[in-house]
Amino acid sequence: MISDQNSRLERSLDVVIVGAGFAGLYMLYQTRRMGLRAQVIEAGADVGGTWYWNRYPGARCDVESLEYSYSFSSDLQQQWRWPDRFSGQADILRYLHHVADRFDLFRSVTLNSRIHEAHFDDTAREWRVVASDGRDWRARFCVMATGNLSLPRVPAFPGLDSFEGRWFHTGLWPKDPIDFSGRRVGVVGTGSSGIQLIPVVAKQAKHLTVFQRTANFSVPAVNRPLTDDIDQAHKARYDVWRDEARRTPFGIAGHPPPHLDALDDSPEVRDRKYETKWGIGGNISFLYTYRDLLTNDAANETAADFVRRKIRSIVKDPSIAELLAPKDHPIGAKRLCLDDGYYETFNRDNVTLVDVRKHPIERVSRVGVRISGADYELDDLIFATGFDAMTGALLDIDIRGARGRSLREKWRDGPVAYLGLMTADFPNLFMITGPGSPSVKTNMVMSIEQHVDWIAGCLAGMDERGQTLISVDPLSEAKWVAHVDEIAQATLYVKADSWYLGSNIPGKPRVFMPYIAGLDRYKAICDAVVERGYEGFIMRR
Ligand code: NA7
Repeated sequence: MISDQNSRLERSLDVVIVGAGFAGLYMLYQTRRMGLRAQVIEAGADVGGTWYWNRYPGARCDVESLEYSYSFSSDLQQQWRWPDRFSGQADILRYLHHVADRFDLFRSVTLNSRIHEAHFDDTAREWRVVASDGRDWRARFCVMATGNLSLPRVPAFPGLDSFEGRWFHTGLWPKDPIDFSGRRVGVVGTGSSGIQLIPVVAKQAKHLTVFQRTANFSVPAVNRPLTDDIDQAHKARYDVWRDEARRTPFGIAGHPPPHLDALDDSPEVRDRKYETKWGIGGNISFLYTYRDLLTNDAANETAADFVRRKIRSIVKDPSIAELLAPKDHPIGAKRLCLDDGYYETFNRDNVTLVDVRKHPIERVSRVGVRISGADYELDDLIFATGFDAMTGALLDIDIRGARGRSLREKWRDGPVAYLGLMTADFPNLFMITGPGSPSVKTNMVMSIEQHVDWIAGCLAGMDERGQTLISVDPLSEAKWVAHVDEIAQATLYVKADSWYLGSNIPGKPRVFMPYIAGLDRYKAICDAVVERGYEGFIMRR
């Protein structure tokens, strides 16, 4: 009886945090520092979030590691040594482990517990979150640190159950290494994950068949080991770099904003500039060649055309090159992928590209993938088919706010949130990098730190003023949602069927979810909201 009471007490918290990735771990660090009782509940068997689940061959971050890392601790950023310019999944996971160890976070993380219900109790004025195994926690505040790309999606192909080979999803990759030697492997999906995985698996497999529905733009990562010189030079001025990063739209330093429009230059000069960027590597760098690449069709076409010509020069078979050359969306309007030998992979004898736009996959059969009545025989089938992005992980939980209002109902026509931080009628519920915030259009770690710091400041201020309840004014929320949309509509982003718009999920409302005016502008807005006494929020004792 006593122990039961004790465990109930332990589970009665100031803050319950759902998710132990970059966001959840830093939220825990901050709340702990403030003397709050906080607990992180994590579905996985370890911390790491995205970097725990996405362990597919070739998984790598497309933001440089010296940037894609926490800035909150000077000692941490000085002492940690990244191996590569763009580090791989295993190294990022090792880093998050180190952080959790170094700041003694593990003792407040409950693993192997997937939250499936979060209900606000109007009388007790607290959140009750319940895991699928029935365990529950109560807290004054609930913070969803559930990630933007964390609900993997396998297309509903009939017959998958009958497949006699092994099948995988990139976002749910097994912990033990998978050996593809001597096997006939199929990959469905040529987004960022597919483009990273395909060159690696092609080197191992007996044969690789790539099922492509939409060709995607990719530029070279130009990844390389991080030399001591670069590491030390960066660390000597780390604070300056971080300050600069905070003043950029992407939260990434070292890319001076372009001052010219694409058509200001002659075709020859333009090509020279694109060629330089192609050689440097990286997607921000490439898209920052001109200032109007994502707002002007003609400008965009110059960059798209450059990449298509590159593809034609790399891929030897002209018909395969044509299939790989994207023509149906502006470059950068979907996430511009980074690769290490992606297009070159299609010159290999053991790789076949199949156009499933022209001849869609009918079903998965016992022996492989069936198209136009014929089977592509496979031993292994890999789905690199993406995620129910930005809202998927939140709506996967039955979230109910004041008076039992359901988030799934509220967001039926698309996500509605104020600053991507809170949503009206769901008091004391915060989202880290929620829809309507810059999130996936920035260096995620920097956006996460900005959100966590904002939330921590908000909680500290409420405590000082003796306030216990924070909610959102629906009018401010509606204005913010309209503003997010207005910004997106003025760009080319809305011209591509992307997961930013939810178009990859059948039936998902078409709403542009990230706020793309830039992290610098967004942070200034969030700070101004605080200065004006939490404008748009309602706080009560
Ligand atoms: P993405 O970018 O959503 O890519 C998914 C890919 O899977 C894309 O090529 C899709 O083609 C393809 N797909 C999805 N469903 C099907 C079906 N039914 N048939 C054929 N092909 C299909 O996911 P990723 O995991 O690559 O990347 C997500 C983000 O993670 C990435 O942007 C980085 O930020 C990290 P489509 O384009 O829909 O025709």
